[in-house]
Amino acid sequence: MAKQHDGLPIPVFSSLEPVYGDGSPLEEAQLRFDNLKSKFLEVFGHPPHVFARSPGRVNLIGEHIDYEGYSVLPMAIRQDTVVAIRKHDEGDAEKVLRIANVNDKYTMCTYPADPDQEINLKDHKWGHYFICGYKGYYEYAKLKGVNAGSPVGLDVLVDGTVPTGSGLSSSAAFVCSSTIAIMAAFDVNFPKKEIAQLTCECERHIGTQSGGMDQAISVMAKSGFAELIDFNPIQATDVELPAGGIFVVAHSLAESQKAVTAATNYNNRVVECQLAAIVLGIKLGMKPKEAGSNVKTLSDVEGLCVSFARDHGSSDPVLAVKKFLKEEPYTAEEIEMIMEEKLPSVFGNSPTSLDVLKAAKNFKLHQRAAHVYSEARRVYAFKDTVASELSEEDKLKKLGDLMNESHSSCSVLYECSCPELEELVNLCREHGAFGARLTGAGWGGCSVALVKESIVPQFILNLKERFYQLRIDKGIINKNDLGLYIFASKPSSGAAIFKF
Ligand code: NG1
Ligand code: MG
Repeated sequence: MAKQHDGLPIPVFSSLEPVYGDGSPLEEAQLRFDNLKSKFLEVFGHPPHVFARSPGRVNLIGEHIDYEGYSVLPMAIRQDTVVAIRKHDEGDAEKVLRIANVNDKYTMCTYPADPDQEINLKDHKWGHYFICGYKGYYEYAKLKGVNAGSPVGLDVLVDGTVPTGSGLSSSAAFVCSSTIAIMAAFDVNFPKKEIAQLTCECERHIGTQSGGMDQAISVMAKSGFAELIDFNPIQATDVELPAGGIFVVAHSLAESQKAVTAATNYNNRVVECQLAAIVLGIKLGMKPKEAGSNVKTLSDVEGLCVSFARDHGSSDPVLAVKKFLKEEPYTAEEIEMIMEEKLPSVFGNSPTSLDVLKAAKNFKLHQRAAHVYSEARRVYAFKDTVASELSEEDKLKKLGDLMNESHSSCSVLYECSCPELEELVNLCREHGAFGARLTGAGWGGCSVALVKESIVPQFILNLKERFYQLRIDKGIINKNDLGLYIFASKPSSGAAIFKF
């Protein structure tokens, strides 16, 4: 455990082998890239210059805490997004970004080659994620004083295998592979941790106030390891999972459209956490004005919570939550009274936060803060268990228990589960998983279960029978696609550039 490798630039390969050689058959990857090349030629009339890939991820533990500044523990999966790109000459009159997809479901999007363009959030288009990366590349180059190259036309073809809306981070795989492809097209390369930071910030152009977990793991993952990701600054530390256990990912088939439901789901929770942090800060002695302008996340006031808990013979910040935040939801007026300030002004009138305030009836500060503080501790308990002297079996059991506790906290306190996920998680446990939980933002998407390696085939068969068969019979999914919805996954490698 405990190796860091995040200061290096994105690796550049001249063959597929280093990335796709282990696990999935290499011929399959070769076919995919050949297809990408010929489709590129067909659509644009010339071949691509360079390719970039970035994987999806499954979060093992640490849900909805990255944006609160707490460490998380994901691993990359083999499903990824590959972006093929060709840069036009500076002399070309037409400066247009053409974003095409190998999947006909996604029709070509075109945008001006203008790094300052605004993304139209009221009209969501799949190509917007590429523009996040495009804007991010120029923003970052400007910040660093790097010559980014003047905006020219780009031809882009995308091939994604991470299921969308599934909590496996198809969005970050797309944003990261786009950003890296653009970098490669302009012959620029940054250290991985800087790319993780820049892609995290630029994905926010899509309108979600996301944390940095997905981009960090997609960029910094290393084959064979899960990563403990710290924030402020971003850093990845290898975590070697115990042998004998395998993570099985299963889709609930409820699709969560995060960019569309942000105001009531994802961004709502980000706002609730900030409000909980400010109210806690005030209750623990901060001046309302000071708290309102300085406190952004629950990690900002953890120190105060822990000192309070110490005075009461504990070190658990949840004690302060229990004492100072009532369980009944708060109204906006109640919070404004405590803060001595109007809610919109606390959020600097940010449009995405204003959307949340408009949509929210009330705010569950107690529950959200209790989830975040307890989940943050479970991440460290998970990492400590992996490194402990326990027997393999005991380790796996303990890790499973932590996953179960995480799920119940997500479900009960954070309310980001859904009936399909509850059913799936219960089935996983019934069929012998050490533990199971929702993964990613929730409100649909996937579960992840820790399963003894020797029972994985039977486990998958059981879930097929108990969860998916009914959905096949109803025509919701096609039998031949089952492998897309349930699969065992080993920790895969991170982003890469291919120049052939
Ligand atoms: P998903 O919905 O799985 O992409 C989102 C956030 C993460 C993290 C998780 C919840 C984005 C890009 N990602 O992941 O940063 O907050 O939810 O733990 O919004
Ligand atoms: Mg996402």
